Amino acid sequence: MIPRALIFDVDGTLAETEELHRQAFNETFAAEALPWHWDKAAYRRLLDVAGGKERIAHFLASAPAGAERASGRIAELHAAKTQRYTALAGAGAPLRSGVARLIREARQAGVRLAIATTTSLPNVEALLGAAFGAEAMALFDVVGAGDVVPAKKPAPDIYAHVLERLALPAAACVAFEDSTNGLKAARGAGLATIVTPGIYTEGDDFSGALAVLSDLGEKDAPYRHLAGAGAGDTMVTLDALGRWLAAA
Ligand code: XBP
Ligand code: MG
Repeated sequence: MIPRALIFDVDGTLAETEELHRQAFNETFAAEALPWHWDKAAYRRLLDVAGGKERIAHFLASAPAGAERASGRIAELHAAKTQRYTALAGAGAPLRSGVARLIREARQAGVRLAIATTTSLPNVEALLGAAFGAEAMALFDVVGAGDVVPAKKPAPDIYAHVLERLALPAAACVAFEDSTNGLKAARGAGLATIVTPGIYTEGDDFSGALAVLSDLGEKDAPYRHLAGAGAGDTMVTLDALGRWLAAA
């Protein structure tokens, strides 16, 4: 039986957006004359903390030079970062392989679509607007983002929130994630989860995933199977998801 809804994470899953987030953070720090620059290695460590505001607070707790000029200003700095990010994402970040195809297939089959993300809602609107045009948000029955829930991933709150608004049981849905925090959040809400690791999460621990795949696959670009279900397939389709769920 094919799932009744697909619930997508955003950053690292729909598109490789964390590099744009990192750029927006660094441009904001420079504009504020804060002596901080998050290189890739530092950012990978900082990604253990979900949420941009929480990430700045976590970084500030390490008492970097200039911290005194940022304390009490996290919301303001994050708002400035979000403005820069929406401009970058609005200019277009390519969707990962197979994402647009599966979204189209789901729409045609009447399978409902939802978003469960830690990132702020304006970021989702900018990214999806650039990818799918003015009607982008209407593709999704439910969009759960940012501070709409008290606890961020790996807490299951955002997925529980989305399931409640879909009015569907977890068993009728499948989640798509790129990170261990995200996988834990989805599993915590009882969701079977497909993981497509991204540039910042490759090689992480994805125990408990229904399948771990390089991406969602295309006819002319099959995914690389990494773990779990899907060894005999080349693309994530509704039919394949139905078979994997039945066999799980
Ligand atoms: C990943 C996150 C986000 C982004 C930054 O989100 O942890 O916090 O890194 O976005 P996702 P904000 O759940 O989609 O993988 O600065 O808006 O928090
Ligand atoms: Mg993610």
